[in-house]
Amino acid sequence: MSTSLKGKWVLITGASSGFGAAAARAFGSQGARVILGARRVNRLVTVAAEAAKAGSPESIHHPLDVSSTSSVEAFMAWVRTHTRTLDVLINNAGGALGLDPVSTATDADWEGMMQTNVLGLLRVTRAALPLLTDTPGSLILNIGSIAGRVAYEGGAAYCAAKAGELQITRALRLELCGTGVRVGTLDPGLAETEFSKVRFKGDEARAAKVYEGVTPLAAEDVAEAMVWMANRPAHVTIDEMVIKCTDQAAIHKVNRQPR
Ligand code: NDP
Ligand code: 8X3
Repeated sequence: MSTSLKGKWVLITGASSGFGAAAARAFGSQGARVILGARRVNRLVTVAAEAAKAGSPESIHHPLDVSSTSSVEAFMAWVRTHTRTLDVLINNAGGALGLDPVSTATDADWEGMMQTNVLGLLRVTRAALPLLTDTPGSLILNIGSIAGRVAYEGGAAYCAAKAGELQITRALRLELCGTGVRVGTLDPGLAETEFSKVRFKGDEARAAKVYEGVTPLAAEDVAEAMVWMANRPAHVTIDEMVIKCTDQAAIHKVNRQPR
């Protein structure tokens, strides 16, 4: 039996595009109240309106840079002016920078990936925990990746960051056992969002090649899985879910057809 998300407070980081924006719409369509954070505020304005149109009774947004502790604290102080409790925290902000081997990759890319995918997730979780532990059956849902489970060439730092996300998820579940707070990870494979455009620093042709001849996951597929995980009864935790497109049997085994 599923529970109702109607009226529940759902905080989504990285809500300005891709999975986060789709999650805002998907939770909105369930009648949830959504709190959206990211750096591109103009995008958040649009996504908040889309969530409201989908059915969210309250969709609010505020600038958030998860790589800055002061930004995270200011964000959470603003959240507290709207609600004292959170039902769902979706740690989604993150991504990859570059696809270079260790021999030539840069400190800036490594540091950027660790700041968002690892430290950002930790910072936001620490700041949000007091609001979550007050809500029975609340959920921390971290967005990992199949890259955190299987390494690939050029992915050393990104794979390490997402492996870090997986272990943080597991450690948090142990730390929070007995509080009623559920902790899960959702680990997608190839999904067409702005992920590759960001990874390749705006090189749209290179980004498009990643999805060439494949039917990848859409952001909506991933958002639907988030809603399902969040909608389990309070005594049920989905610890870890891996979601891939049918064309991707494994990280290195992708069926590509000429189109
Ligand atoms: P997008 O690039 O479309 O979205 C990334 C989101 O993260 C944006 O909203 C961006 O907002 C936000 N973000 C990035 N850095 C920061 C920051 N410092 N502070 C706050 N927000 C930030 O990619 P996806 O939707 O695909 O990515 C979402 C998550 O899913 C990431 O963690 C990614 O690693 C993971 N993932 C993606 C897969 C894919 O193939 N697409 C597969 C597996 C996992 P803004 O720039 O406005 O701050
Ligand atoms: C994104 C999936 O395989 O491009 O996390 O790293 S992959």
